[in-house]
Amino acid sequence: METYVVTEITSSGVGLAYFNRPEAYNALNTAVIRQLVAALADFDADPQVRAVVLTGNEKVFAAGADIQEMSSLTPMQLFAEARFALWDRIATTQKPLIAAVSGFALGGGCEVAMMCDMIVASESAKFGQPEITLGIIPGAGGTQRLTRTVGKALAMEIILANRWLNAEEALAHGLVNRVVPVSNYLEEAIALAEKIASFSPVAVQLAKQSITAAWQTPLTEGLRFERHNFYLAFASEDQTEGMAAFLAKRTPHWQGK
Ligand code: DAK
Repeated sequence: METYVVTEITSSGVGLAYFNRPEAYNALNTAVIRQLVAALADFDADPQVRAVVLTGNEKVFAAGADIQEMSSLTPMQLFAEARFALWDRIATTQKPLIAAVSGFALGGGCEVAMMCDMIVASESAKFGQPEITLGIIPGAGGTQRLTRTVGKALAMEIILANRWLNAEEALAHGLVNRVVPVSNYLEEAIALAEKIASFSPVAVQLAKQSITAAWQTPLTEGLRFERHNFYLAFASEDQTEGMAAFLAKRTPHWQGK
């Protein structure tokens, strides 16, 4: 089988996953998504990995779901093959997940980027949901995540009128964290991941879960969730160590427990 998602782990605890289907602009067929989901599950299970960066190449992050593969799908296939459940697993990754996007992030590609916790964009990044041009609508959360991120009016324009956002527009509307030159967008994303990897993995995951709750629940429920994760942080050795290190004016040694 083709290797559509290449992985490596840096010495600083960052898991890297690259889409590797350049001849089809990294179009996301089922094999690509399966390999991505497997890679993310492996990173989640590996205590060496503290944060993950997902990227494509300079020209394209991913140009969407594979139109060839989708063209003959029936509603019953979509239902029976649990394709949505497979895509949904990307968003349940436990470790911090940063998308490093250069070039096209369209349709399912934009949706996968939005499933990540943060997006570092190169100056050439282009975000769009062109499904309307194919006679369909976004199918992997685009109508929901984009609307919550950029607001209703702009989401309507992007999805109904096939308006694409360039990197600066994406930054202005809160879709991405920062815009950097094409020459170093990946390094910048890795540096951000390394910064996260330098903190307590327990506290990082508890914080990520709590922010995710803010996105998915009403405020009272989110606050309750945060409170419980705050208690849980105090059950970790990292909390004892972090505070002791501060008081002793030394660098903490995180155990991840
Ligand atoms: N699928 C399949 N092949 C694609 C592709 C795609 N999405 N995008 C590009 N390619 C292929 C092209 O067919 C071409 O292949 P060859 O002809 O060389 O064999 C090659 O990549 C290069 O593309 P172009 O020749 O078109 O290159 P250009 O530079 O002229 O244009 C482009 C680049 C990105 C503007 C253009 O390729 C394009 O418009 N691509 C399609 C973008 C698009 O409409 N994306 C949205 C697809 S719908 C679901 C989950 C998610 C979704 C649905 C269901 N479930 C969980 C069930 C998501 C749906 C979508 O994403």
